[in-house]
Amino acid sequence: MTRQIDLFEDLPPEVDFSSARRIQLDATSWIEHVPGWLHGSGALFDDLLATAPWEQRYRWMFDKHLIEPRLTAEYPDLVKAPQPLLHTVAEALSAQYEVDYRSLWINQYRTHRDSTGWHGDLIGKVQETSTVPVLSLGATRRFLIRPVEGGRSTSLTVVSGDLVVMGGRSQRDWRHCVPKQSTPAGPRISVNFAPAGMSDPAPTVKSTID
Ligand SMILES: O=C(O)CCC(=O)C(=O)O
Repeated sequence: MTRQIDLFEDLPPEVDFSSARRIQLDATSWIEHVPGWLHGSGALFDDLLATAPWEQRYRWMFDKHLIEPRLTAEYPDLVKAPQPLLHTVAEALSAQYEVDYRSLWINQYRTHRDSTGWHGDLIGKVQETSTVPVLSLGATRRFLIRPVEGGRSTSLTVVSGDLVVMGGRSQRDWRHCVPKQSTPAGPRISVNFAPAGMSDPAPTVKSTID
């Protein structure tokens, strides 16, 4: 249940939930889009692009060793992330969604050819319900979510500073992705917040590399 923000609450000035639009995906799953959630996202983007501990990761899929079509950096202990703004926004998210966000992983989509395939996050394997916030920085991309059994997807166009939050049973009953696209795009970074021990740089439920 989302806590109502009232005027007397002490939210940091950098974030603004007032534009939040929640889409009920089904009876037990939802996704929320908060356009323009973070003010000053450009400076955080530049900082992360230059300083995050980026890695190229690989995975075995069937019998093939595949290069992930993106770079990843991880702060399993959020306290160690050098950007004070990340600590501030994690606290704001914890206050809003009543989840103690203590770790994060970050994706870098270098161009429009980078992507994340359909998957559910690790937390969906551990918890029936979860609330997973994802902050977008840099280039505008599409974020899709569809039922686990396939079917029509819901598409969000996410711009730098936007927040997308997946809630309820959405990590169990739904799959999400950031597809490749033909329209050229520069780098985008997504910052994914998780409770302690749930940092999930690798989609583990199902992964498709397009
Ligand atoms: O980049 C995004 O917006 C989503 C990232 C994601 O789904 C993931 O890393 O598990």
